[in-house]
Amino acid sequence: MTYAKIFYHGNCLDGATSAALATLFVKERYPSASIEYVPLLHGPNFAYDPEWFTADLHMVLDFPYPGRTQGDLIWIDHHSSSFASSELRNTYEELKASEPLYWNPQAPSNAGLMLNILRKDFNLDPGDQWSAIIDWVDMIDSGSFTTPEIAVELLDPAVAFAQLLSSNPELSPDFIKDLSSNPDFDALAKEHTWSRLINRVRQDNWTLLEEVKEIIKIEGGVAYVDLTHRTVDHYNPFMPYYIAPDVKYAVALLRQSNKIKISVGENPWSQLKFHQKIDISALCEQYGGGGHIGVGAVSLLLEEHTRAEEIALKIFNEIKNFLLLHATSSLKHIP
Ligand SMILES: [Mn+2]
Repeated sequence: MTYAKIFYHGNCLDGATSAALATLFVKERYPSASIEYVPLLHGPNFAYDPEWFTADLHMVLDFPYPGRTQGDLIWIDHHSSSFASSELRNTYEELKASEPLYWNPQAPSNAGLMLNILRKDFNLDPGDQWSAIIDWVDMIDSGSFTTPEIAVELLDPAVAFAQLLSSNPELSPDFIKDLSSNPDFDALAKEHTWSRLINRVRQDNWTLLEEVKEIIKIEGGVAYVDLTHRTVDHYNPFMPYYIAPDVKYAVALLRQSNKIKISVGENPWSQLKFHQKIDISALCEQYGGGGHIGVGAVSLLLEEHTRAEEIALKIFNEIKNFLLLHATSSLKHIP
């Protein structure tokens, strides 16, 4: 074995952490192998090219199943949307008993799933320090922050690194190499190359937060944020709940470099009862978007700004009306 290629979710801390674990695996198993890192990004036109699979060993991490490949393949993923077609799903079902293909959509992070697999199936223990790393990646990748402060202030290095990588996938190969040799977010954040980058991310974040404070509109427990007067590629959807903890839902209208995005979310700290929750994915599907019950989005072309604003306001009003009917009703009315 002389050549390993590691494919991973390229603008994501979970993808990069998975690739750092993969680096340790390859170095331990095949000390003389050369490693190539290939960050992958989701997009409407994404498809695997068979010509990418030219190495002896391929690892595909935190990204959809590529199907049968040349050379060997280790695939690990935790997304529910891991199969682009039913044919690929069938291929996975057929091969999973005999090949190292791992899929667990319940896992909060891919890196956590992978650490368990390395320990159990590959008899490799990368060391105790990785447990602390996985605690952070689990929290960040599943969006289950204990407080809005952790999600918004970016004071913890892990959260700041996640924000940095989400808009700068080109930094990921260096980050992966550094993390694999020094699995300690706090220590890495103090190294000059990284501290400089992280400080920039934090400064931009505070500037954006002040801007959101200025323009946020709150009515009937719902926040509305229109940032389309400029391009924002790194919006933090938790900001409205940090600014106004009583807000139950937030709708944001965003201009990104390649599209207009309407982001819709439920305040994860508001503790709404089930009957008080609106299904955000169904709401977004009405306008061509999608998501989960608590978070969703609708994407439109840059030139559809007027239509996007109409849709965002409709969603804002629909949630307000829903809350008026359900969120204030007390449980005693339910038999
Ligand atoms: Mn992930």
